[in-house]
Amino acid sequence: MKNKLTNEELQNALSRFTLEGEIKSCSPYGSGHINDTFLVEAGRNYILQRINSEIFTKPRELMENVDLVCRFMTEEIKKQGGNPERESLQIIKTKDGSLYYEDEKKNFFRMYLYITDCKAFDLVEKPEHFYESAYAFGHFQKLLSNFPAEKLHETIPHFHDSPQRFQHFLKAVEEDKYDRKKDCEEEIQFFLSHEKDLSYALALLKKGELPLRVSHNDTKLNNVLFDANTEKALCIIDLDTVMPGLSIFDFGDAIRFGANTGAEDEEDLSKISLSLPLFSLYTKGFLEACGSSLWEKEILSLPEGAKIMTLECGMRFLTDYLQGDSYFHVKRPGHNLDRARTQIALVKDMEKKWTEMKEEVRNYLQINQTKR
Ligand code: ADP
Ligand code: GN1
Ligand code: MG
Repeated sequence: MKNKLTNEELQNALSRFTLEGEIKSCSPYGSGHINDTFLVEAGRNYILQRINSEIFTKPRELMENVDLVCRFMTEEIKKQGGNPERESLQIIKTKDGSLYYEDEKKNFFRMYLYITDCKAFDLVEKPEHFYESAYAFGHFQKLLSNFPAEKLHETIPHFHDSPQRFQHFLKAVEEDKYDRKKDCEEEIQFFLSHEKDLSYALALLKKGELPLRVSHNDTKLNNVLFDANTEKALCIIDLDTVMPGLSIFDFGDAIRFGANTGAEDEEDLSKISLSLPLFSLYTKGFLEACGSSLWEKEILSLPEGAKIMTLECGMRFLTDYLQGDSYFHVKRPGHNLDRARTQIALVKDMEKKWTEMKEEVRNYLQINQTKR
């Protein structure tokens, strides 16, 4: 696991960027699982992040991608008469014009303008927020269809290659380096019995029945910022994994996180279920924004996207638990095991509600057939 940053390292990193006014404070911020995020208060506010370079092993390529996407989004927003400083991430370059700063210990830092008067949600507080986020991610998906995919580096190869993730999971079980297998036999069995489900989407991709698109790949609710006043979705953030992927996975990952009636790390599993109203609402928002450019098979496979993303994420949490919690930030012992358990409970509930989930997307197609 990456070492904790010292104050000295933070101050040194801060001094490398051109900021307005004097720095008043720099403190940990947000609830992301991957990067170290700090809010910097100065003449205006900024977000400083140490990029997790154990996960993103090519920070230069990663930042080139983020820069490309930010510039593309900025142009699109300008065309639509919006405000790019609030509606898109804006990179603050270092004093020598670089997209990031690398210190002597190989810590990689980047800086964004802080988007003021906005909030991120770890749970859906109002259904309208979820609809908003669906429309925003759908719109993002549609915009990216005009994005020059060939210019993108693959930041994490095989990111949503669920069958490959299954193999990594098997290896972690077999090695059991931390002697934790004994605590999670039932959970392991659950994933072993779901191996088949994991290959559905990539098999269709191979056959040409689902297209490869440029996608966000990490569409959880707290990767959307909302305007605190209007409560409208304002800005898509966390662009580290924008790369070729499947639209049904962007849809699915958002359902996994936001249509869950409990938190991703809830310990009381009786609180975990799939909210069908939220599933419907997200389907509506997402398809209103990008449905006209999706293939029929993509729309019909949205429920599978949700199930696979939940299975995959649960398996990743369990793998990380077995491997000593080296990937996802954890705040308590057993945190990753708790997360794996919520994902299992959610998959089980999806299986109960499968007919309704499939019906929802079929209904959308029927209603919109004439328009397509
Ligand atoms: P991670 O990859 O660790 O999830 P994110 O880039 O998603 O990191 O950032 C973590 C959190 O920081 C977000 O959920 C959001 O609350 C906040 N955040 C990130 N960038 C900004 C920004 N430019 N303005 C305001 N808040 C931000
Ligand atoms: C991580 O970066 P963050 O916290 O938004 C992870 C996602 C997982 C998610 C689970 C690069 O997302 O893939 O779905 O945690 N991101 C990466 O909460 O691995
Ligand atoms: Mg995030």
